[in-house]
Amino acid sequence: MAKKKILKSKENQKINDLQQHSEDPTNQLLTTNQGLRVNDNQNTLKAGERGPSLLEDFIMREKITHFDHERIPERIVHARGSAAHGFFELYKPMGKYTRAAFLNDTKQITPVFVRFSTVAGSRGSTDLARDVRGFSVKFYTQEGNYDLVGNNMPVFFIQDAMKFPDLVHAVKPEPDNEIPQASSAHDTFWDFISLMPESAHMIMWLMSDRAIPRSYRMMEGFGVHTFRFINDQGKSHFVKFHWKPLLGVHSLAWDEAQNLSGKDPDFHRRDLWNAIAGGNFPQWELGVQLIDEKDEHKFDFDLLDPTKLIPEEIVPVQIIGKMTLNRNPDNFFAETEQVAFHPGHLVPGIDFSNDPLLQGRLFSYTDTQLSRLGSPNFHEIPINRPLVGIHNNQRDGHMRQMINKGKTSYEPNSLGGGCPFQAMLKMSGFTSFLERIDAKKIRTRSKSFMDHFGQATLFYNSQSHAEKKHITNALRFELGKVKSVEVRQRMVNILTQIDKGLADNVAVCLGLKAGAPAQPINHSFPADANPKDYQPRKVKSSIEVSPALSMEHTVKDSILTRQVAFLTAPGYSDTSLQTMKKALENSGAQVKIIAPALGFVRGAAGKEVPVDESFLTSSSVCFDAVFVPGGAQSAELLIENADAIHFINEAYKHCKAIAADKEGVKVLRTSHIGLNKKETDEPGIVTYAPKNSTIEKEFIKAIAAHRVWDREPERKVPA
Ligand code: HDE
Repeated sequence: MAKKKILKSKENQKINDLQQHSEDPTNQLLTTNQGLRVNDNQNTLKAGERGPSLLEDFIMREKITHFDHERIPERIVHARGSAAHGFFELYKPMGKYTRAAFLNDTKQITPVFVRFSTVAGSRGSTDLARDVRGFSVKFYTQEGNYDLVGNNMPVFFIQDAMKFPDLVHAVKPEPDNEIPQASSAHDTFWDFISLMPESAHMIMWLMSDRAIPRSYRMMEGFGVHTFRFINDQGKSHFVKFHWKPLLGVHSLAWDEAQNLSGKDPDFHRRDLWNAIAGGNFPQWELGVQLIDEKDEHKFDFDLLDPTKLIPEEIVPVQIIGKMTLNRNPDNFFAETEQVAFHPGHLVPGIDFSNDPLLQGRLFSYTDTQLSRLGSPNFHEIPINRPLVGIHNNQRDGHMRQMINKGKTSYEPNSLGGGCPFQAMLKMSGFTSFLERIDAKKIRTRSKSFMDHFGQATLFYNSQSHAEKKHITNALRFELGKVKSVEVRQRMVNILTQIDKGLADNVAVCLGLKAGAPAQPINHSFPADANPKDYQPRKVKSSIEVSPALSMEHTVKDSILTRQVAFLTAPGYSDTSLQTMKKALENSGAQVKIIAPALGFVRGAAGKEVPVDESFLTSSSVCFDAVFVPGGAQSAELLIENADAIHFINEAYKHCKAIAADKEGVKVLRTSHIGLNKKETDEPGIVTYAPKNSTIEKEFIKAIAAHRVWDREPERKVPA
């Protein structure tokens, strides 16, 4: 604990250095932007009490002008996001592989700023869309800023940057009517995807529950591309980056996500904020997969192809450090909105590979900041400043903050004493990896990129039964929203390449049949090449299944920060409520009291507890689990309360853990769970405890399991 506090204060001090432009809002008199004190912030200057306003009112004009220009363009993709400050600690020095200072000194605490996002929706859209999540980390290292700008899925839709504008245009709302917002379930997206078989693997991820995370705190992160580590001898290893959440990887049910979109569209943003504000700091371990240069070609796919992952069973992930997020931003706009990430923000010891998607990104991110943040000086915005100083001869431009002194802004110079000098020692600054390139200039896709289906099948085969069902249902939903029958059929044909059973199960819901193979796309290829080498194909993966790809095998031993709803009405049993509350809170869960009305609710013994939410202001989808305490009167009232019964039915439908004590069991009997005897062995429904256990212990076990997906009886619960 003491160590944690020290880390926190050290880290905060560093972060505070970043924010020289922040202000203390207390004890301040109102001023204009020129520092003039304002003594009336209520009325414009007028010609007489009832007369017209005067143009000379510079105070009103300054205020309104500033307001008129408050908005900046939102990000073209990843517009909707939330962020937090934190720090990174290294477990073991990585000098054998990289000379990056922050990956060599285990005593060094590196401050970070992390932004999570959806991709397709606008800035004000729902957190709950079926979508990829961005996972961007800015490390403020002693050698400058290093950005790891990744996603919560380890692969991408396309192989070449040239296709990115097409992909984004296809998924964004359709241009004639700007419908639908934050959704891929429409014709243009699937039209594009059905003509781009290279997206097959990513589509499996997007249709899986990974696209509807329970929390940003429960998502993995991936660098996606293959990068390079370079050590101080100049030796290179290929590297793939992974973030592993200590809370495990958990997702919502699709119906739940859709409901939450209405009940609490800020669900993920609120969850992250509340966890940090409550001292439950989210943590991820940083993992790397390292591949020797000489092994570059030993895989059955190309390391440079961003539609492929390296199965962890083939190259294990080495855990090298831990990231903790421990401070919410002070100002959303100044920090979360203005932070500018860029995969090209590197430090010595880390370098790019030739992945053609990554290479395109290196151009795009600075370019987009120029229009979004409006000036080449965006690096001077406090959240973007490196902790180390910036010394160069770049000058001026819109909104320049730095006041450069002296006469010289060129190099070489003698009048300025030659400053700033370039790094003298060969290796003390950034050096690109000395990769030998001896090639023809060519505009084509490598034939080693033509396996479009092998890993899509590997991913599908690695899923649990429930996860496969969810993928099938997601495809039925998304393609069911597509109006064009040709597009649907083309997609079914692509699914046929991945798994015939999957294709059949989707097709039947669309009134179609699994059909001919996917249509090849027309990749250009060298004139002297054999066209067959450039046809999309399926290379069987060297492993049949990769358990690491299924959330079934994630951490399920903790209920830390899980939200549990206690359904109460006057007359609940105090003992029953308090015993369960204490047990859950001791295990790190958070209990919320739900009652018919806000205020306080009185127990059978006369004690009152404050009500957190009423049945009207809340919903089961905002919780991980539900408990109905004992108490005859409370149970009677809840049985009569349709909202309470709906609450239970819905939690049941979404496969959540549900417990009831004593008379509370009667309430479950009235719901769709319909226990017709006192005891039930249905997984996730806790109404009694076996010998040597308690109902509290059983409930905690059930919540830790996250969801009882096997309960999911197709469409049986009318919630
Ligand atoms: Fe991005 N991407 N991207 N991207 N991306 C942006 O940069 C782009 C790609 C990712 O929280 C933009 O500042 C191109 C892959 C994240 O601020 C833009 C290509 C991956 C974020 C841009 C890609 C990402 C962005 C929009 C294909 C996963 C949010 C605003 C060549 C590894 C960063 C901005 C934040 C943001 C371009 C592909 C992740 C337009 C051209 C692959 C997490 O520059």
